Amino acid sequence: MKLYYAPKACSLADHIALQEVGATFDLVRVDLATKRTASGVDFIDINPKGCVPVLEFDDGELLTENVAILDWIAAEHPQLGVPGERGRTRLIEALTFISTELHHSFRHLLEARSHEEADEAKAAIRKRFHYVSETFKGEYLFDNHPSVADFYLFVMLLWAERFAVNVPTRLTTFKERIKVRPAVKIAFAVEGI
Ligand SMILES: N[C@@H](CCC(=O)N[C@@H](CS)C(=O)NCC(=O)O)C(=O)O
Repeated sequence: MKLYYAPKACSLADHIALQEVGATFDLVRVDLATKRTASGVDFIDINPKGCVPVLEFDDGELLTENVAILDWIAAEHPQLGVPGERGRTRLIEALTFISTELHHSFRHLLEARSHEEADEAKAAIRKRFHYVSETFKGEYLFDNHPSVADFYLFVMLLWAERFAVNVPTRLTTFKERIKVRPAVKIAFAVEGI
């Protein structure tokens, strides 16, 4: 199995999840500006969407989209999923919110053409982080065990730190809690973060 990633990108969530479960996988670094892999392969030939993450299975099949990849990892490794009758549905609910509402809002911030637009984008991001912080069921999103959604949220919080977006204290505490996990330390070291 191979994970195509870019340092500090949203693919970090998948990277951490795979490290957490002790999966056997190779990492392929992608330069998102040139759309080339570290060995010079045209990344567009691998993923015409031009985005990481991409998971390549040993039979060559490719899986794209963070929500799908994280859901697949949780299905394979239930310790990173959400238990209960509607656990998987709740997990997809959280992953979708993080992807379409939080992750997407950062794009508005990156593409802002004025201070006003940047401030508006930051306010929209803060609102969404506030909502997420109210939904915590324990130390993590669902209980006292992290799920793949917690790792995706963690990456969004690293971005918030990078772009000076204030977040509720509960989320800062959560971020620091995740940061010290051995899997996170390995992923950071490998990605050079
Ligand atoms: N819809 C994709 C979007 C992933 C995405 O935005 N990836 C970013 C890195 S965080 C990327 O590769 N951007 C490069 C580009 O859009 O050219 C998903 O959810 O997996």
